[in-house]
Formats: sequence, structure tokens, C-alpha cells
Amino acid sequence: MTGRPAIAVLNGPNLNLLGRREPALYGTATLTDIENLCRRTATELGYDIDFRQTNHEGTLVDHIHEARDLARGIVINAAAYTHTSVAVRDALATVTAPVIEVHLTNVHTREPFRHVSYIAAVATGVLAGFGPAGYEYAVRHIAALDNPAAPHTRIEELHDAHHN
Ligand code: CA2
Repeated sequence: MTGRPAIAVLNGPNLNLLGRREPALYGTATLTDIENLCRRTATELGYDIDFRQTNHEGTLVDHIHEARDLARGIVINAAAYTHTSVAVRDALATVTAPVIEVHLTNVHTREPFRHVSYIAAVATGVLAGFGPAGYEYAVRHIAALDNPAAPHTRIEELHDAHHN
């Protein structure tokens, strides 16, 4: 424990294989590289990272419950569970802090079953197709939302600023 506020970065099934299988699709960065990127970004912004990966649906639900109690926001790549899991969606729906759904690939250019997300409707925002950088952008956005001195990160306040 460092005393700094935490941002949770949660990863679903098979993402432990990143960088070792299917580099043409998912790139050469490993999940440890992505963890280091998130940690470097968070440290720069004054946050800790709680970085997890699991291949099990119930464990991902447990990770969401732990993050709900401890983190200022959740970055989640639920991987295949994105397209199948009512349990993951229901767990995320209980989170009041911002939730950013991240995908390395642009799921909308892939098979039709990947166009459907069970979790997008309960997420604050969705990033897909930015590779590992998507994780960094999501961490930066959660830190910005947590900082009341950055009102432009909230769409309704940008609208208000524009119209006043
Ligand atoms: O693009 C993404 O980040 C995905 O969430 C990745 C998931 C896929 O099911 C989603 O549709 C999109 C798959 C993660 C599997 O990762 C692998 C990494 C290396 C080798 C094989 C799988």
C-alpha cells in the first residue's frame, strides 16, 4: 500500500497469452508490457494500479467486486466474456466509479458475434482498436474524471461550457 488512490485494470480469458500467440492479430506486447504501461501512466498521475488477469468468469466477477470497494475507476478488457456474460455485466452495473471497456482490436471489423457487448451499456466509455495504448488512454481518462479541476472530461460540462 502506498496511500495513493488506485485504478483497477481487469483482464479476462486468454489475455495471458498476449505477445506469445497470434501476434498478427493482437500484436507483440505481452500482458506484462501492458501492466507496465498502465503502472507508468498511473504513477505519473499519482495513482496506483491494481492489475489482474483471470481465465474464469466467476473470478472476474470477484475482481470487479473488489475493485468496486477499492478503486477510483475500472479499466476492463473482459475479452470473450464481453460478448457472453450477463454475470460480468451485472457486477459492473453495481459499480458507481467510472468503468472503461477496452479492446486491443477493433471488434467492429471482426466477426459479427464480437460486435455485441453485454457490458458497453453499463460502461462510462468504450475504447476498441487502439492496441495497448487504449489501456493508457483509459487510465488517463479515469484519473481526469477523478480530478474536479478537469471538467472538460465530462460531456455534459463541455456542453454547458460551450453554451454559457
Ligand atoms: O480485442 C480485444 O482486446 C478482445 O477483447 C480480445 C479477446 C476477444 O475475445 C475479444 O473479442 C476482443 C480475446 C483475447 C484473447 O487473447 C489472445 C491473445 C493471444 C493469443 C490468443 C488470444
